[in-house]
Amino acid sequence: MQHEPEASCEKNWIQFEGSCYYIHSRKSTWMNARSVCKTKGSDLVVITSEEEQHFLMINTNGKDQRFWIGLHDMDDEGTWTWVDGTDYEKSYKFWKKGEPNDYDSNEDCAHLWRNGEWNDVHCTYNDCYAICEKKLG
Ligand SMILES: [Ca+2]
Ligand SMILES: [Ca+2]
Ligand SMILES: [Ca+2]
Repeated sequence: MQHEPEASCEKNWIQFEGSCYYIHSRKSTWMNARSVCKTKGSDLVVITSEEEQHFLMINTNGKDQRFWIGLHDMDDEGTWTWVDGTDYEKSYKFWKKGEPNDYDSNEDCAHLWRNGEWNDVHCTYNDCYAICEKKLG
């Protein structure tokens, strides 16, 4: 049976190209942020292009906060992994200069800084909002 692709995003989700995005309104750890996305049938955002990065920067701009993204190296230090299996080595990157630095050997989860650049921080850092992404269709 043919499944009809969804044409647009649900309420409170923002559409960009082939995906819907949701910015959660409560801060949490990386794991909890990911759980929030999962309960909504999505996962933490995977950024694969400059366009997507700019879209996120526009939508988080002015909030003066930090946002979790679906990128971590918790399984193998220095081996960054996107939650959807996107090839990190070949994919788009937007790390802040000098990051990821694995500061105090314990920074394994990535987030967007206030200006949108990426940084690695403790996964248990309880002070970032989740950005969830769900593909349309
Ligand atoms: Ca994406
Ligand atoms: Ca690390
Ligand atoms: Ca860092």
